[in-house]
Amino acid sequence: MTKTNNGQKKYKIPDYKADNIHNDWCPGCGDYGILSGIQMALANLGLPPHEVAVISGIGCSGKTSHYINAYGFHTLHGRVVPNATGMKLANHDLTVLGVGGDGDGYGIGAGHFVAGGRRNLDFTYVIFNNNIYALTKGQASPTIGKGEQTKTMPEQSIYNPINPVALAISSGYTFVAQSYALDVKYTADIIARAIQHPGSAVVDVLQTCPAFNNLHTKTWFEGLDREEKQPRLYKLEDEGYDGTVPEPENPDSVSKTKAAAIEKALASKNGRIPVGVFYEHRTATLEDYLSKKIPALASTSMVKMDIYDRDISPLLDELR
Ligand SMILES: Cc1ncc(C[n+]2csc(CCOP(=O)(O)OP(=O)(O)O)c2C)c(N)n1
Ligand code: SF4
Repeated sequence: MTKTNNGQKKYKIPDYKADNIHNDWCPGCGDYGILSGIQMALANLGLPPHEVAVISGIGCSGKTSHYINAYGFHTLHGRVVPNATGMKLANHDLTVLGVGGDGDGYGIGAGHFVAGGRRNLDFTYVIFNNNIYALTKGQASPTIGKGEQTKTMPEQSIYNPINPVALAISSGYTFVAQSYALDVKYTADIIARAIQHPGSAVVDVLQTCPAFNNLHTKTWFEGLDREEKQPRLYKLEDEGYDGTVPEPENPDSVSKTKAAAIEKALASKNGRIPVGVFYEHRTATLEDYLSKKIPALASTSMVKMDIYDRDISPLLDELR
């Protein structure tokens, strides 16, 4: 199975743009940057649009599957992971991308999010993290900080926030990264790395929502409100951090790298936020395990198998 096109045909960003679909995102929304980042990543990897499937949840971010020229499925609120799992298991020749909001993934879909990490299925989940439920007019989402209050919240949040990177790593995702929607090229590079990673990958993309989130604005991310006027975001690689598990088959090496990555995600560095790849572990995928149980899967996707050509008489005999 390969996730890249080996340079057969050159695809360009417009090849991944859906024709004649009206985009109703607000002007200046961070969603545009993430959409462009996904399309740029697909073009850079040269993946044929008919070999890509995009599954989206409910929310402003959920509309993304409509705007990408690929197979698309707009599912129920919080159900990105089970749908992506079913799609990938049925046709492992597809590159499967899940997309959805932080409310969708870490709120209503939190149980599925955790279960998705345990499996190490080969798919990529891009989460649009704007700290609010945007489509329903800006209620607090699970990633908003305790004590924070946007203009659409009646009071300050009284809950501790979920840390997406720490949650993803502890759930078992084997590639975990964070990016920023308005840095499109960086987001595209991280998404391309996530797609190329053989296993479950999460990219949490910090996103502006100019309509409802008046706290985490472009100015805020650029740090223009800070005395030192320095960007709030810094890149992990600029500090020499490398989250790759050095000995992938050694459990100690895995847990030490995990602990270091979680520490990076939780550390408060003068209010600054790290972006980049926190954790990468190359290990057997769910598909590898399943191919051992059902050897035909190693060469043939389930959708290409003739499910009616099975002799179930031994099973029936047992039940008689
Ligand atoms: C089962 C269910 N509960 C609630 C809703 C209402 N609803 C629609 S979108 C949404 C929030 C979306 O927020 P998020 O996932 O963060 O995406 P965003 O709009 O911010 O991109 C909610 C609660 C729904 N559609 N279905
Ligand atoms: S409400 Fe926010 S997230 Fe939704 S389209 Fe408008 S700016 Fe974007």
